[in-house]
Amino acid sequence: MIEKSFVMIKPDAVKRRLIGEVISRFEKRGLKIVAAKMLDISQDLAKEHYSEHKEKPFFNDLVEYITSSAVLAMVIEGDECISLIRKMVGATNPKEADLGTIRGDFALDTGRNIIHASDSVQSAKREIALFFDKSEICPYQMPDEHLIYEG
Ligand code: D4T
Repeated sequence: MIEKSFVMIKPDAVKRRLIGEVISRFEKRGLKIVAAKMLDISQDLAKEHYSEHKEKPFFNDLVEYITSSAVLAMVIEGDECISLIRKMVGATNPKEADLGTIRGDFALDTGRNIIHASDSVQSAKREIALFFDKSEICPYQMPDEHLIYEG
């Protein structure tokens, strides 16, 4: 089943010039980037995006961090890509993330874990709608799709 996931490269990774490194992993896997934009997240958008954590002790720090500088927001498409991207991203705490995952290779601290990816179909829908207008999502065919997918 082809899915869309919301993926965000966080301020620490943008500043560390890791955008290309991270995106190339998704591209090499065969996933399709169908939307992308740099933005400075407002306080309101950050609070809405992380609303499930609003009672948590780390909520204020999380909002401060995510609004501190520019992020790259993306919509990535592919077969069952929501869980696949979560696997590629690795555990929330980078110290526990497997080597070979994005966090396991590039991050050390939960509060600076460089990337966000949707964790379910429902959260992907919610997050994509929060960050992107429908007109900003650009479908296209990859000419090597038959080399990536059998069917
Ligand atoms: P995000 O949402 O950023 O992709 O991260 P995860 O999906 O992997 O993890 P999460 O929703 O549980 O946490 C959201 C965000 O909060 C930060 N955080 C989390 C933190 O600063 N301290 C903590 O103890 C936890 C659990 C990191 C990610």
